[in-house]
Amino acid sequence: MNSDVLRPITAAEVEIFDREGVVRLAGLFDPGWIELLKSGLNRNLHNPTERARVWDRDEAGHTMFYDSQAWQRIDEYRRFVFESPAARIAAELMRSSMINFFFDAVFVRSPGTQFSTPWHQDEPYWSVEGYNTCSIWMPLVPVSAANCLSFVPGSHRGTKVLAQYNFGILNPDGQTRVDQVDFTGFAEDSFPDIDADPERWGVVSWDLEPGDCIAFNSRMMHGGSGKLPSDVGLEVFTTKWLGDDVWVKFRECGMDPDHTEVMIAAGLQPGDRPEGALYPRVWNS
Ligand SMILES: O=C(O)CCC(=O)C(=O)O
Repeated sequence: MNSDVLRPITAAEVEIFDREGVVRLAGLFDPGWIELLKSGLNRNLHNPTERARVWDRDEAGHTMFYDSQAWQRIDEYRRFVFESPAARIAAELMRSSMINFFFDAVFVRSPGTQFSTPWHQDEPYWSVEGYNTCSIWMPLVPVSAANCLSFVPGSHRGTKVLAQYNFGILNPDGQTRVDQVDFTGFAEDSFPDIDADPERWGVVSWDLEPGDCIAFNSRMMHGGSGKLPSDVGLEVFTTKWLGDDVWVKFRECGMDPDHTEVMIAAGLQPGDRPEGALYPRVWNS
């Protein structure tokens, strides 16, 4: 399996990531990585972690499954984190000299699932803070632009704290007290209704094939995906990478996923660089 990108990342792509906060990268990953992740996902679905949630389960039985930080028990994910070109892609896009792995997350929609991910930004939920973060969103099956995650280009440069969606209310399987965030008293503004006028916000999304990915800054406004035709499912594997200027931060509004406990157990304090066995340094220039 090719541990390098299948083609060089261009200067134009690095520029787009910086300016827009999001870039579609076509044809970077060897098909072997997709097969490996599919096999890992299959094991993950049969052996979810305690962080797994079913965000949506409708009357027709469609489901949207989410899990995170499963790399610690799924060898295929672990291999991807340490051996695939993902860390290097993040380093090049962020022009960072070091890259630590933050966590993995999977988003699996059964065929026909209509559930759309509510619009949000990632960093306000995270137990880290910093500008240089990069999420790599990789579909393991083809996805069309209409069903793909969508983004508001340039929104990573926004300076206001916005009221973010409380994903904790989604957990229909009785886990009502987990993942709660409450931005009341923290937010400087409400989250805009992007779907009311996507053109005004310049919303973008893309057709993607396995081997393609979307890389985005965690301050980006993103949401959507889903609305799948009855015979089409969607399996997405994402990895979250930390560049040069990122430090630990615990947030009183709540965090999701909340790493406070594991960070404290690992001896990490607010202001520290996320490092160590939980947040391994995967890349140094
Ligand atoms: O794929 C999705 O529906 C959500 C993905 C997402 O929000 C993320 O990767 O941060």
